[in-house]
Amino acid sequence: MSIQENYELAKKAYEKWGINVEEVIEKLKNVPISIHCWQGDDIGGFEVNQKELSGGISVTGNYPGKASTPEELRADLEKALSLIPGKHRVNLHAIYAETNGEVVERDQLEPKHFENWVNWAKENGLGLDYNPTLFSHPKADDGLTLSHPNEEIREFWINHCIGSRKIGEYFGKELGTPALTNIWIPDGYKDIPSDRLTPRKRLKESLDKIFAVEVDEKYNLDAVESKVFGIGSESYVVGSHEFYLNYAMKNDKLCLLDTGHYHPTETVSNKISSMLLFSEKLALHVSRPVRWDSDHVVILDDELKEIALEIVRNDALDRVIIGLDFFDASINRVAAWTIGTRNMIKALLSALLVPNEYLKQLQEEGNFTERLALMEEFKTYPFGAVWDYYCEKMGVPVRESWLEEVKAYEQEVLLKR
Ligand code: RNT
Ligand code: ZN
Repeated sequence: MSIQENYELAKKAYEKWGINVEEVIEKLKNVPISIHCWQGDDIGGFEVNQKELSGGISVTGNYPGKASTPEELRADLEKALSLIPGKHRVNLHAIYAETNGEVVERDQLEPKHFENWVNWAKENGLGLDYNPTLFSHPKADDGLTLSHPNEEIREFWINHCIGSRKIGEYFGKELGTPALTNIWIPDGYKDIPSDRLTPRKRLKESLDKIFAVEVDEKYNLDAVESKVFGIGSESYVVGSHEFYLNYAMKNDKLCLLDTGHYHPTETVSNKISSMLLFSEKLALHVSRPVRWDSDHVVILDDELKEIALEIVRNDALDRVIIGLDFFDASINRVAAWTIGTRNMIKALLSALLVPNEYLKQLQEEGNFTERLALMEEFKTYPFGAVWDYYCEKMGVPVRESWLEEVKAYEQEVLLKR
């Protein structure tokens, strides 16, 4: 049976439940995923005097072919994007600035250092998002940045974050879609602190200074990302969930929830509805923690599906900004992007192909038998047939055929680096 025939059958099955599959596809087409550039080069970046990765995050593996120039990274991204249905965004970090061989300190970075990225984004119809880089730098060697006791160090990072918001604004203006500028800092202590309050007070003051500078929200949205622990900050992280949740609420900023940044049995899917009740927008770093915040490639697991369901059934596709954050250097990096991003989109599609309103009604009626029965039955509905059709319609490889293209790219490009 052809893809079309399979699709027609699947469509009928969903239509029985009042699901308009054509409408679902139209909806899905308009959901951008922010693809993190750093999967392509193990969070290396292009700084002239590149520092080793720090900040309590870690990439393992040495699969050949990693990008080491902006041109290579963009080519790899283009390859991955050609295998992913839909129009998406690319998420940059400050270390991906292009300074023409010149040493430019992070607090001196300007929009012009991202001109090539912006031109490339225009050519490829992409939006851009941004992150200041508060790690892999001598001024972050103490494991403290915006909360550092030394004022000079704090000022340096404050200025870096202010500059970053302006770079985000530039992206938004140039590309006609607001950039999300997300602040994540590694600050914390390996061992039990004797004072948890003072560093948090300093972080709060630093953020106040960063956000005191007016940046047009039409072009740039500010987010703050919390964490529970990192390597070397096992006992205490200054920017905890409670810290940023309160900070964001009081100051009208976006909370960014990274799925690897909570206790192992705590799920982001269960937080989305609560967050949406109190803020207009919310941002995600979808990742996959395996035993710890390991940033494995996103797979189509139960939590990913549940996150997608929470976004879809709460009608929040335009309120939840979906970004990815994983880095695996033990497999082909273009494949890693492709697998993770396709899975995110698949999860959204599968959530859209559920009679969510009816299931809500069953719950309201206390009909938990039917609720459970239907939720389970829908797991084996022919969602794959709709996914295949969607890929074909969007002009990207169907099923695993994308892998052939990655293999060819590896032979022709990656292995020659
Ligand atoms: C680290 C955070 C952060 C980084 C990126 C590179 O734990 O998740 O988002 O992964 O900024
Ligand atoms: Zn993250």
